[in-house]
Amino acid sequence: MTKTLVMGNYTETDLAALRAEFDPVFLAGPDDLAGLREDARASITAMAYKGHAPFGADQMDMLPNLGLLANYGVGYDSIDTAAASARGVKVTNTPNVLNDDVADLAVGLLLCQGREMMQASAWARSGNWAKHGEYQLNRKVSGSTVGILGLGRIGREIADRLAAFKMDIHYYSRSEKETPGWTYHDDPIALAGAADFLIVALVGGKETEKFVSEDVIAAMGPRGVLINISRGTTVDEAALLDALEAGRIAGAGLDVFLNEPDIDPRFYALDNVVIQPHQGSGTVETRAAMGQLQRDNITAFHAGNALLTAVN
Ligand code: 8YV
Repeated sequence: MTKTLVMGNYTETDLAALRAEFDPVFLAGPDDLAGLREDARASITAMAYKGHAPFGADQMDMLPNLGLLANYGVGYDSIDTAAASARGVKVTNTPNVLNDDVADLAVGLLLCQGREMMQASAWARSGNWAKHGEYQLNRKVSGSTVGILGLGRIGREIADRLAAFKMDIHYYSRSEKETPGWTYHDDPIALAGAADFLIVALVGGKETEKFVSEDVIAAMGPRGVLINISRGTTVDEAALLDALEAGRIAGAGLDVFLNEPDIDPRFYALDNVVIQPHQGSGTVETRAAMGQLQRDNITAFHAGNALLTAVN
């Protein structure tokens, strides 16, 4: 008998749909695999995975008949795709359906930073508005220069939105794209130097680790603001914290961190940082679409049909 393993923390709606479609075995995370009996593990041919814990060769070897690892999320940096390919395991992700939400959040973080919306809200709530008058003047966003690191599907959605804010669009990517009116940089340091707001929209994984290096952060300068909606790993977080604490850059809007959710407590002490709890794709609509795409891949696999969004 072939079974589907569902791993991770899903909404009630997703759980109901998974139960209705696959009669699955549920586990909270990779550490629980060892608790499954050997024959149960051997019966598993497809798996729905959600989470950011590493899933690599050791875990795959505990599921000898696994053929599909369907990730919930566009980023699959927690999955060792080389180990999967070596074992004949196909990996799928959930691209495109979340582009809008992640781009919306990036723009929201940028606006929060430029217009100091969190601080201004605190000013009003604390009674300072009534007691001391108007909140301090802040910073015009429209018409400024944005640098986008990574002009993939999400980076492009962000750029399209900011073009409507009359912003001058600069970007870095592995190769220049067909982007009339936008400025391409083949060097992230040059991009950081040109931009008022630097937005990280890179894919995660080993290749982009600390891509936003100490030198990139230094090039942003004291008016520079960093927005990150990609992965915590893409930024040299220690260098970022040092720069924020010393005021060497103006601020940051961050949805992603190292060691989520136990992020570095130094962030909590900084009032020039807007912190979001990795919620880029976290709307009811988009999470439902991600769950549906994950299940559609599993259904296709069980039926022997072509996978919708294979990555290996
Ligand atoms: C997560 C994400 O998948 O899609 C991605 O790459 O980072 C998120 O949407 C989500 O937090 C579920 O773990």
